[in-house]
Amino acid sequence: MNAHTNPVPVTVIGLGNMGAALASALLDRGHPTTVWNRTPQKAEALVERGARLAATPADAVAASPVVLACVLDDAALREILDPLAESGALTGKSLVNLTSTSPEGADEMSAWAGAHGIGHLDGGIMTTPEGVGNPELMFLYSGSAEVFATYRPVLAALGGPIHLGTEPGLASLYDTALLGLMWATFTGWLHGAAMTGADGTRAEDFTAVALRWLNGAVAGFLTRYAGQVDAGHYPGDDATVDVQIATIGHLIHAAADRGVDNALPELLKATMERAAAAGHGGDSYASVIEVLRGGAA
Ligand code: FVH
Repeated sequence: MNAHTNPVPVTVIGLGNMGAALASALLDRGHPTTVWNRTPQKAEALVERGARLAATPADAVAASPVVLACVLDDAALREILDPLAESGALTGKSLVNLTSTSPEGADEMSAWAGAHGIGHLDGGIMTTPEGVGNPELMFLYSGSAEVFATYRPVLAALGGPIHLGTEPGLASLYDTALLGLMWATFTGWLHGAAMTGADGTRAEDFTAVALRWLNGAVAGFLTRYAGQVDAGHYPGDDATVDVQIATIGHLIHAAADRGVDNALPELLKATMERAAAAGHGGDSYASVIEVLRGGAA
């Protein structure tokens, strides 16, 4: 079904910051959108734009073949959906769960959905509400390939949809891994901004240079090291772990001189030293994965 010529009716359960943004993006693309929220007042702006407010979750799911859910957590979702599944109101429907969960939570939800004849796709939203609707930003999915293919135009209204595979927990696994990458990057960037800021550099000026570093050289290292990680072979032909240990000493010294907290660089140095102690001193930085996996602990 083409969303532009024949838009699919969609139900959205949960109108918090994110659920409201999802419903808004669906309205932008012309999808007949039925919404339900525990606090119905949160639907007012959407109703003004053409959404239909359902009085009960059962009315909401009856309106559409596909239900997008985005509430606080697994427990809240099951509180809403369990009675519907028991009554058969969800049988034959497709559920796209955009509520954050763990890989194990997604597995459990998938088994629950399967037991009730519900198609299930788990989703990880890789943006904040203001990014919803931007095709450049990623929405990660895992679970039913059929649900993904059937409702791809609906999912594309929310952001760039990526189906990672049929294992239900994959989207959540990637989501959490990517958030870890984001927090580590944020903290490294803020550490650099604190250091350069101590000498009078504005964060915006530091960031312009930091982005060239991240998008160019660092992105290149990740691409090269990914191949090494997959091969389990870490040739130290660019910069060895021993060289990085010596170099991080300069960072720690410069930060300490400027009164900047060194917890992050000290942790990184200690991790590199564990890799060196395990025999990876002459290998590339990619060998640190052996420590992270526990192989050298
Ligand atoms: N906001 C974001 O940027 C992130 C991006 C990544 C994904 N997360 C996940 O999205 C889920 C919802 O997050 P949210 O930001 O929309 O959260 P709130 O604005 O706090 O809205 C929570 C909604 O959940 C409803 N709710 C809570 N408990 C219950 C319950 N027991 N029964 C029924 N509904 C419940 C709440 O209803 P109400 O308080 O308005 O009546 C809101 O609709 C979340 O998993 C994030 O991790 C967002």
